[in-house]
Amino acid sequence: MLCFHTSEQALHAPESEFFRGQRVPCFENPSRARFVEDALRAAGHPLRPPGVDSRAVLSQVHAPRYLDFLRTAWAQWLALDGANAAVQPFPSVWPVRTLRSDVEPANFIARLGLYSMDNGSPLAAGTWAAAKAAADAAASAAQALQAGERAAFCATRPPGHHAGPDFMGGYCFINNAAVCAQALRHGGAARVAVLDVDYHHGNGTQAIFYDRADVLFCSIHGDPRTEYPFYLGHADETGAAAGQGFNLNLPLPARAGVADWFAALEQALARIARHGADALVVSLGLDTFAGDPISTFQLQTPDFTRLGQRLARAGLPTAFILEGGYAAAELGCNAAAVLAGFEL
Ligand code: Q9C
Ligand code: ZN
Repeated sequence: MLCFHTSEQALHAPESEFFRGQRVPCFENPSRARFVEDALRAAGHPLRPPGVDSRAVLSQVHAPRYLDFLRTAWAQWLALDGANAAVQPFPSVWPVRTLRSDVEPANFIARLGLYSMDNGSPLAAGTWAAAKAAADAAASAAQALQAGERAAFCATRPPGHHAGPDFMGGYCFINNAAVCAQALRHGGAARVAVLDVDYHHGNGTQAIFYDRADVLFCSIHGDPRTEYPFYLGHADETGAAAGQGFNLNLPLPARAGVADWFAALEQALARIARHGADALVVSLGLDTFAGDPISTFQLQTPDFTRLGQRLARAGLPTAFILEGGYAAAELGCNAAAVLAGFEL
């Protein structure tokens, strides 16, 4: 399968994140992409750098003022104090209910809060370069499908599905799956389906397409009553306006078993078949793996082969976008298992 990778991914390497009140090394780190690249290469898949500039599509899925902030955030942080090069900025205040988000504060940390949903998306010097390259890969995958490829895989990071129209969150900055879906629409696909199988609900992707009927969003994830991102991903979120009926959430209880997970997959694929999509974008989070350090589902490596095999049976041109998955040493073989199953 045609695979995209980016050397820029290594430039997004923040030191730590908050976890249970402590600062710990980032779960979402450059080794993840390296493990995936190595496993794909070992399995004989071609790995290419992206050839498409996603710039035009980016402003169709994200607000211009958010993109401006993201592109210049590290320079703004350094402008406050040269010593900040060795310090990670974190937001500390957010415009929740009753507070205004229309006026951009002059204070950098306040702007960081305006454009964040949590304190779990640490910035580093190369965050923009890495996130933009991952978005370029997503646009390149879309172009490959439109040129007749059966499937393409983006072995990229940072992930994207928590990033909304104008905010970062959950290790995500640019919504790569949304970029891919929008690029497919731009390139002539009338209907696109996004299937999000990451352990966490893809709140950003849902939000970006919530009032649209052309892009169907389906997600299987840990119930937000107990699992991140907590404030979106319930079954009663079915879309709005023209998009009513074009959003399907299939939350499963924490620690749900493999049989329940694959039953939910059948429900999602039945809805996708009814959509009559011209192409499928898979937000491929591998944090459903039993060995994941921050998630509770039970999938084993052979289950990822079964997933790939089942997705191939949907019969659609398919773009896979890597999302989460934090058992880094096993991430490569789990990703390769999906591709192997798809090509069986
Ligand atoms: N830092 C993805 O899988 N909670 N994101 C982590 C606090 C956030 C996961 C604990 C998990 C986000 C793309
Ligand atoms: Zn996840």
